[in-house]
Amino acid sequence: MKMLNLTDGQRRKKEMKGFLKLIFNRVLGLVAVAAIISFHVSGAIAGVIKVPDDYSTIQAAIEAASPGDEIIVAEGTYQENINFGHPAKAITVKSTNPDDPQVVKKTIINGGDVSSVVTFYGGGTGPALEGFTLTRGRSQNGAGGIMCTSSSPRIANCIITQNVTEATSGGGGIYCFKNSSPTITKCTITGNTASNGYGGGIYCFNNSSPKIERCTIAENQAMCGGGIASLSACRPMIVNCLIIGNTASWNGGGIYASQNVKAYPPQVINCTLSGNSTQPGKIYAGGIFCNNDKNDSIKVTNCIIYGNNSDLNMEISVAQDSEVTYCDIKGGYFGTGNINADPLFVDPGSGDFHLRAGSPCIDTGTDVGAPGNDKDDIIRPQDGDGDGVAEWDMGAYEYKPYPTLITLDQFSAAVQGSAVVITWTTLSEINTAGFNLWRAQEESGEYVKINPVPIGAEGGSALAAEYSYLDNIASPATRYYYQLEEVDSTGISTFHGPISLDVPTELDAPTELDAPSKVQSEYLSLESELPLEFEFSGCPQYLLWLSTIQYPGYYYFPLWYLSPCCWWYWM
Ligand SMILES: [Ca+2]
Ligand SMILES: [Ca+2]
Repeated sequence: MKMLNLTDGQRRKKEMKGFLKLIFNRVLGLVAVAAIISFHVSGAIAGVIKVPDDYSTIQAAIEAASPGDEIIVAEGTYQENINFGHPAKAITVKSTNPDDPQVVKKTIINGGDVSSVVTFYGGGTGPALEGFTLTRGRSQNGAGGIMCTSSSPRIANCIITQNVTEATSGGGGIYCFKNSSPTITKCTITGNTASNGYGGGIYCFNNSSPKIERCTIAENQAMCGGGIASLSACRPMIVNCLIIGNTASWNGGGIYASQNVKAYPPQVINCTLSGNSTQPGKIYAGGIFCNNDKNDSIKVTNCIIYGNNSDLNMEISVAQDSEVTYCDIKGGYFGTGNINADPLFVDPGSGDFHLRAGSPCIDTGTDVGAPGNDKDDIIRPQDGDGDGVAEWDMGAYEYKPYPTLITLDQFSAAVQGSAVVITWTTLSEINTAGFNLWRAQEESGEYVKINPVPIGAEGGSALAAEYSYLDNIASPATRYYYQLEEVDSTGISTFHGPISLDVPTELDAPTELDAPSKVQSEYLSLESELPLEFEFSGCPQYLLWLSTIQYPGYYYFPLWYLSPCCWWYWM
């Protein structure tokens, strides 16, 4: 039945294409073009398959899909071991929002410890997987999480964690086998194991050259290459990655390379390697190891390799024809532009490997072959040392010399009854203490701060946050301008905006509300910080303002709601 559907779908598409071609060939008028466009849309060619609405399992959806289709998977845990077909279909399988870390965390494919979680075989660069957590894969043949065999899919925004292989090959998280060169972007690959083999996080073998960009590869474990291993004519490109806390029982705690092609070496560019280790008793390199074989070399550029452990305190050990340049390496290393100085990470103990102001890694990298952005998607280069010349930094993060480092996703205002609600969303925040909102009635007029106390920061370097604030002064037929001030932990401010909105001539009538259903007595102290918390039926949002008016024995609280109404409450 599924095969019949597939064939029908393919035939329909083919007929449709033929029909469109016919019309295009014979009728060239604008009217005809408009008619084709509307027909195209109503003909439902765009294939979107929903799981579990259309099919209860991801695998069933893949089997029903045609090339070009998109499978959108709702949040939930799917106990499956999926494969994209033989050869892998050129389809995209994704969560409802791969860019939202919370969605990715909640859209889980659990391999149940019986096989790899996801398998790609062939299919070139067509297949794509975006926005899943892949966990509990287990394989005796290599590849706990994702197996790529002669396949180069696009893998983005995935969390690949707690997958295992006991094979003597390897690839706890991802195994790129035999001409497999996937693009692996913005993935977190952590806690995977290849205890008897290579590449706890990612293993590249036999002419496989993945592009690994903006990934965090942490706390993985293998015999060789706790984070990443490249073996046998592979040329991975590892760019803007954080490679931390990986362990090798033998060699190459962070990265291991051997038997590749000297003329086309693996490349490690603008990566930060720290806290990787080889087990005690082994003398080999904690950070990067490249075998000193006649066919071997590795190219390491703009990297920080600092604080990796081995018994000889060896951060890096590479074949003699390798090129290690513009890197900060503890203990020093031969090569142009290399330095040996504390990189001044923000808070490495908490996993924050951004650079602090004054870091020796700021503006000391090279532009040759360097990426145009960093792990956080901050544009490179930035002038981080204030000498008027923007140059590349070493490491995964470009130091942005502005007081705060929020990535502002949206900042907008809307009229709600007789008030204005201002909302903003940050994708990441670094050293942000809080926010203030400023209002004016002319764009270049005098702005007045509207929040009585600072609005505390709630995001983090990898944590998005949403904010809203109610400005209860909205006059009809008035244009307002708002600026958002972000204040960093040292008190320095950066302004965003202004944005503007027009309050209409006629405002909505106030809404009647029931009395408060809950007023917690502990909140009713003058020492409490604003805003205080109350609950009202039918009115989830509110603000409480302490009035200066006091009666003997009473405090006087006017309460303002998001809805345009007002309650007066005495106690
Ligand atoms: Ca710079
Ligand atoms: Ca500079």
